[in-house]
Amino acid sequence: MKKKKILLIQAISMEGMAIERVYPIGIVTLASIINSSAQYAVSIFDMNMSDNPYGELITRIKTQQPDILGISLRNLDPLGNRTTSLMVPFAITLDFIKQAAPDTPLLAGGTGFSLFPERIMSDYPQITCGIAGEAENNILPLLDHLEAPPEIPGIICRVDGRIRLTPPTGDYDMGRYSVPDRDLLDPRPYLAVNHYVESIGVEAKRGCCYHCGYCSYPLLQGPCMRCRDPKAVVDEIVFLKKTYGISRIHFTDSIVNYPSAQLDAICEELLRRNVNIKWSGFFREDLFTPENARLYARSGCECFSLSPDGLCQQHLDTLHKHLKTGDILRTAGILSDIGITTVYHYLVNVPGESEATVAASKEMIDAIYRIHRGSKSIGTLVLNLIRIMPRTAIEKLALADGTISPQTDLLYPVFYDPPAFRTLRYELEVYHQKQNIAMWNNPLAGEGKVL
Ligand code: B12
Repeated sequence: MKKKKILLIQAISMEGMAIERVYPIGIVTLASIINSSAQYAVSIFDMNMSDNPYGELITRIKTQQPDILGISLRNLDPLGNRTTSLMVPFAITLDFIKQAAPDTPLLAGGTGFSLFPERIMSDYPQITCGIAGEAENNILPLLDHLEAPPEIPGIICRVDGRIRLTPPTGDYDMGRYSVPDRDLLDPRPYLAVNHYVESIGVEAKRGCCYHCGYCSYPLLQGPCMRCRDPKAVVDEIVFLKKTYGISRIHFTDSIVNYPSAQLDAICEELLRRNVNIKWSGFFREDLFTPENARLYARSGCECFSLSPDGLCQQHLDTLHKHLKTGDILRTAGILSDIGITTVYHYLVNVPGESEATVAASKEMIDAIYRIHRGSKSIGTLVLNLIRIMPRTAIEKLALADGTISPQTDLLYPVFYDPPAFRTLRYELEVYHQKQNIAMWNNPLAGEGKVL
């Protein structure tokens, strides 16, 4: 039997080529599942790695003549307070695809697509059908029945001129995780392109059981932590190192240290097998102990990325973080003692911002710097506005206080940024960066002054 040819395209994920790149683990995972069926032969094109993404895309379509096309939309926008929309290159890409292959069915998926599946299907008739959320359980049934897609979780398609979405369940069994076949897209070119971010991701779990007020992770991957076996995670890391020379990885988990027992077991196994890699991930603050922080460091953690988000107790409560400022400061002390780069992500101009919360926020910044100053272990404090995402508590709040209306189009970047404290983020940038510069090199120290 002749195999059907499938070309999977990673859509443009970045605002410019200078941005740190990420190996597209989502589309490679998808390709691996498809390739496991004898009926299909897959190839992948990541537009982000091309100097001429549109030109190369057309050439690939013309030369490969695929029977089916797929496109992965990972990012809608670059976040970080920027208003650029990655829907622009996405729309251009869809038009070029349609011109090059007008009769070839086109599937869509990926995190960006999954946040607005119906909207994107309705705006872009070039898309035949797609998958919202995880694709492990439904991609082969979809491919096998493209003419009449089955009504199974995650599938979105057009039926009698209408869009039909069967909601995703986010319950793929991570105990049966099949490791993406990275031979389908060589990871090695990605190792040289970044300065900071580990370009290669490894999944230790999916899902998030926390419901932070602004966050869409539970919508994307479901509300339960679904963990892989720690030994299997380490097997994958060992394989990546041996096969491709990968020595730095990022755990893609929503929270890498929850449940702590899983991360502890991964780290112990990394040490037992003397794997010797560098890794990072996003940690939750209230789960650190001096012992586990030392274990993480010894096993290769090179950066503690924290997202406490709230600079004061009121903000932590508004954002449904279930954290106390005391947890954050206690953790700062533990991590400062370890001395590894720690990056704190915070949100500013949070609902309920007032002179009192600004004062409390400055106190928090002072305290964080005071704790880390001795070990010079703050990478930076990232200060962002809240990007309002659909179906979050912040969306409801913003609707209630009139910051947005039901007509506000959240597909494009919309930030919670009411006028009263619109310039606060600049003020807090100055406030924290002065302390950051002084931490490294106090320019006035010789004059007996501190910034
Ligand atoms: C880990 C992560 C990172 C890491 C990546 C590290 C690494 N080396 O891999 C870091 C921290 C570096 C990062 C950076 C960024 N990220 Co990020 N990231 C994530 C996170 C938490 C997980 C992504 C992941 O790897 N998932 C695992 C894979 C296997 O799942 P998946 O990609 O969803 O793929 C599955 C399905 O979607 C589907 N699928 C995928 N493609 C396709 C295609 C088709 C045709 C089909 C049918 C199905 C399908 O099948 C796959 C298997 O089930 C998500 C949030 C989340 N929970 O999803 C945010 C997320 C994707 N990131 C986001 C963003 C915006 C960014 C940045 C722009 C942020 C910034 N300013 O730095 C950068 C961009 C980096 C880049 N060059 O693309 C946003 C995107 C939404 C948006 N607003 O645009 C998300 C959703 C987080 C959020 N804040 O909402 N990120």
